[in-house]
Amino acid sequence: MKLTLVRGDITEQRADAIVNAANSSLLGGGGVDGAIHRKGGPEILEACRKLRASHYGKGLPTGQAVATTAGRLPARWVIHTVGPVHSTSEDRSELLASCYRESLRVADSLEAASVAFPAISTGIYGWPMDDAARIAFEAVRTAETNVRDVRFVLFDGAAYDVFEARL
Ligand code: AR6
Repeated sequence: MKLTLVRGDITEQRADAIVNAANSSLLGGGGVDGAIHRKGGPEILEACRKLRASHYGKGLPTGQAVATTAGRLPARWVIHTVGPVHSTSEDRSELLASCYRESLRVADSLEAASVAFPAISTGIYGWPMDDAARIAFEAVRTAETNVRDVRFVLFDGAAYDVFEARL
């Protein structure tokens, strides 16, 4: 597996799949979720609504992942995963690791060879960047997957530097 760090906007990635740091409603939000729905167009939200109706009436549980079309984005699929909100009173690392593993498992089911991840949970959900990078690398490196090209797309220079130092 080739691991690459990219500084930029994940909505511009040409990969088989890009991962969305969603929330359990699957109905969109701010941050990377907002950008993906805005640029990908209404087809993604439509697919999310159908998934809610068919499988996730109570919401997609934290740590799980599910795929939809990528609409107008250059990727083929969006894999939506729900990261944990960071907590200082409880260790939720396993749930964050699960987001990466489950996303790769969904990618395998799509026969996706390239997957781009954002730094899940490090924005609105408050996870410290360095710890998030450690968990992300560990989860991806130990995953049993056929995905050959894994990219971490970091939105700003500070996040990129933290991931680079950790790598
Ligand atoms: N490309 C790559 N990374 C981005 C982009 C982008 N276009 N935009 C933001 N980031 P966040 P979370 C970075 O808040 O913490 C939403 O409302 C951002 O700088 O998007 O998992 C959902 O609906 C940060 O480092 O996701 C949920 O309610 C990282 O992506 C909630 O936010 C993740 O930040 C999820 O919170």
